[in-house]
Order: sequence, then structure tokens, then C-alpha cells
Amino acid sequence: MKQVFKRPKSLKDVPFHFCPGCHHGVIHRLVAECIDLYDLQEKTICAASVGCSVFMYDYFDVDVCESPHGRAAAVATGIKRARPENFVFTYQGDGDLAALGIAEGLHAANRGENITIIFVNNTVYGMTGGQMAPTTMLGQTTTTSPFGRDFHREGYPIRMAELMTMLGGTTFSARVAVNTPKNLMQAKKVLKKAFEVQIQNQGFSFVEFLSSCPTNWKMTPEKANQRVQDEMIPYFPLGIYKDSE
Ligand SMILES: Cc1ncc(C[n+]2csc(CCOP(=O)(O)OP(=O)(O)O)c2C)c(N)n1
Ligand code: SF4
Repeated sequence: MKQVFKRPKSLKDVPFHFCPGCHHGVIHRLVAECIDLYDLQEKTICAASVGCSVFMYDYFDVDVCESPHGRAAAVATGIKRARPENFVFTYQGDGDLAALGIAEGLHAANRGENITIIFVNNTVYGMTGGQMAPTTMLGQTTTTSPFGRDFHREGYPIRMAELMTMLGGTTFSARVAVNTPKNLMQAKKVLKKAFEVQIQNQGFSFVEFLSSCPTNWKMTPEKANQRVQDEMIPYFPLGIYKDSE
């Protein structure tokens, strides 16, 4: 019998702790599939972040170095410069990358570090109880914006994939989603391109994943998928924003 579905080799055979319907698990799987595809398991080192993704070292069967809050891009820079033969990526939420670590991410891009940032935008701080993030949408209620985000007070949601394109050192920047099978397949294609940029020593690559957080959005997994489609994609359009490979 032909096997059509199996766990990627670089994901351990353990249950995930993510909430039902959370996209972190699907994104983990796509990343692991790419690690397997390019036979990178033995040469990968990840710089992990804080947030719901922090336990990635329990799931990915690759070397992972934990980073102080928001500093994953700086840690990844150090690892890659010391060991250019390794494949190095960060996996960061929007609180970690766009708030705590915005300086590190932008400067790593600007320097054209040959690393890959996987950025998971779920419009809230997931792990710590749903506080407002730089990506929280206008009008969105969170525990720290109970009346909805207002641009007079909190500014506008930051579009990181577009921002990255402004920096001379960025080779590749894109935004994808995994809320539908079609978007998921497209996300895999885009992620492969980002991996190839680093494998071919072409510089900094960045992929933003629009992601759901049914728990803090107080929605069912289905409704959360629909919110990605109806509210997030119109403000955070999918696509490849820079590809100067
Ligand atoms: C210096 C410091 N700032 C903040 C925190 C708390 N903290 C841990 S995880 C996190 C938010 C992570 O949110 P995000 O990066 O969006 O990831 P998610 O949980 O949504 O995947 C915060 C604020 C902390 N422990 N220490
Ligand atoms: S709190 Fe949100 S981001 Fe964290 S695991 Fe649950 S659904 Fe996912």
C-alpha cells in the first residue's frame, strides 16, 4: 500500500501542546517538511523565541538554541557567522519579533544576514493571555485594548513583510497563510523559496505566516480560520514582496 501521509522525519513523535485549531502546529509541520526536503536535519540550528512556540525544541528533531526575549535574530546571526555551513532559522511570534525584538529583526535584515526568519502573526500575544501586539488589528479587542485598538492611541498594525522589503539586505520577503488547503499549498512553495535563498547563500529571507489563536480570539477553530480570511488577509495581503535572488 502506498503511504500518503506521515510525520516529517525532523518532527519528534510527541503530542503538541498547542490549543485546538492553532496554526502553530501546521506551520511547524511545513517547516519540518522543508528541512526534510533539503536534507537539512543534521545541519539545522534554530534560534527559538518566547511565546507559544518556545517549546519547539520538544517537537523539532534539530538543534535549537533558546534566545532571550526578542533576541532570536541576534542569536541566529551569531550562530550563522560562527557556523556558516549550518542552516539557521528563527521561529518568532508577533510579540517576540515585531515588539520585543523589532530592532534585532530589522538590523539582521539590513545587514543581509544569511538566515531565515519564520514570523508567526496571530495579532496577539498568545502565551501570556492575549495582550495587544504591534499586529493587532484596528478595533480588535484584547486584554490590553478592551475597547478595541484605536490608531489615535496605539497606532496602526505593522505590516512586517512589507517593512522588511525596505531594507537593502533583504533578499526575500513574503506573507502566506495556512487557513485553507490552497493557502497551505502556496505557503509550502513560498517557504521552499525562502529555504533555497539561504541554502544558495543569497542572504536574508523572511516569511510571515498569518496564524490563528482561537483561544485568545475566543473563537472556534473554524471561526478563527474564517477570521484569517475575512479580516487579516485584506489588511495583510498574501504574496511575495521581494525576491532579489
Ligand atoms: C522581558 C519580558 N517581556 C515579556 C515577557 C512575557 N512574554 C513571554 S511570551 C510573550 C508573548 C509572546 O507572544 P508572541 O510573540 O505573539 O507569541 P505567541 O504566544 O502568540 O505565539 C511575552 C510578552 C517576558 N516574560 N519577559
Ligand atoms: S494561546 Fe493561541 S497561539 Fe498559543 S497555542 Fe493557544 S491558540 Fe496557539
